[in-house]
Amino acid sequence: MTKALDGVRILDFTHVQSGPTCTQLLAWFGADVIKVERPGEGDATRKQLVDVPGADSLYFTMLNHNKRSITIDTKAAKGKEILERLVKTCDVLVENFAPGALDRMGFSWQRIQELNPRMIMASVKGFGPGKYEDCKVYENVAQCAGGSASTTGFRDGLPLVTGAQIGDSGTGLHLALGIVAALLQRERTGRGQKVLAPMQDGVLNLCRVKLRDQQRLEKGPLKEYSQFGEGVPFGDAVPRAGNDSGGGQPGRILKCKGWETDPNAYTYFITQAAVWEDVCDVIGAPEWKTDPNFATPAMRLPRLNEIFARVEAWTMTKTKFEVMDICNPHDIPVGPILSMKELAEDEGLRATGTIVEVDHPKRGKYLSVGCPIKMSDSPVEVTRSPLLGEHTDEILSTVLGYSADELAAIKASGCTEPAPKKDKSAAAGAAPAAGVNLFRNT
Ligand code: CAO
Repeated sequence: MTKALDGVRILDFTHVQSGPTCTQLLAWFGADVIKVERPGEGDATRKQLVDVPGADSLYFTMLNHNKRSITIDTKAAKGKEILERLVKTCDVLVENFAPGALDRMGFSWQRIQELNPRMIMASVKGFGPGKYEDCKVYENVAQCAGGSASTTGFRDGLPLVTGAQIGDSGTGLHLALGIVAALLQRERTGRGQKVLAPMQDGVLNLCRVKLRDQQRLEKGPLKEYSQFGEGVPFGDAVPRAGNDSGGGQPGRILKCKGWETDPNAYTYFITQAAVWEDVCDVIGAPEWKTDPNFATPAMRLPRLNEIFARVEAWTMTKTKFEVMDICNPHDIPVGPILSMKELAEDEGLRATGTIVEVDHPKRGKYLSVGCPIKMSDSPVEVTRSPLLGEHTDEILSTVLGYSADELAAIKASGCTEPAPKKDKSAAAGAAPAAGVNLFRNT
């Protein structure tokens, strides 16, 4: 069966998490993803958080499925020549180096267009054009700079980062969408283009409802936030709202049976207006259906603490799964707080391929998250991540067309093998190449 991105070849110059997330998705959609790595070292995550000595880490293996790996020193003359050939051969170059790294390597956007005018060059950077554009950025920095941390946690506690990797994987998703749109546009124009997904912007996009609330706050208190009912005045910025629902339907995380010993014996419970009467019946408070203090959503907003205390008195008598079983027939929106252990063992997620078991020659079997997007005409088969440089010869000969003699010359140059460590001080002070910033809004 064919796949959505059959025939699309990706020069994957990504590392760590944000870029690899993007190219892994493209690989699952059928693209031929060629990961270019530094000889001897490769993507730094190969050796981060190692759990099986001598094997690539889960950090790497879970972000680089379905790819091929070629090792090239792209700063060596022969390596640059190979990279040029790859640029001419591929449809998309994806990178998430520190700002200016590709320019320093000699592969500015201008140069890439000269080599291949159809090339789509897609980048993740920490920040878009502006005063922070040269900063290196990791996940939690993006969560903080994009508005997530200031709006996550409890009002009287520290800002919090979330477990969901919205800065890295979230931006990788944004970038993948930009790439697919650019590929579609290229069908009509014949031209490539530059695609930029800054992590700060991606996080802010995911925090869109909080910017909504910022503007609502200028008109008056946010009545669905618990602090309204508690009589705590609002400041001039959106506060942290604990586990309050982000939408117009009040919700909370509530204890369930066993919470004293199980850190995940909780449920999310939404008192959706449309099913309020069912909520009253289920929790054993039928009198609230006609009580004027509780009968309408507006009357309930100042009383959320009282309401959820009563709901919780009921949820504490049930397991989180019993809450689900009882509430679902009434269309009352609830959700168990599932641990990673429970998710790993979830039969439904395994059946759909979202949790997959993958075999690896050096680490053996491990669990991974498969493709979370399901397409009826483009099936996904998750294959293991490549070993460092596993496909170097194959790519040089079958993709780039080097002859046996040329291959020998490449090997002799040493550009596919680890080089002796260089003195970094020699390169210090080199000025970054100037480039036109296409994404500055001036
Ligand atoms: N051959 C030769 N050199 C190579 C190479 C290869 N195959 N692959 C990479 N390099 C070089 C780069 O050219 C760069 O060299 P210079 O510094 O001399 O220009 C160098 O390796 C290191 O690249 P880097 O600066 O991107 O790596 P870092 O570990 O210092 O920084 C990170 C990592 C993630 C902070 C930075 O890349 C970044 O800010 N990226 C953009 C934002 C991003 O994606 N962040 C998410 C990271 S996941 O949490």
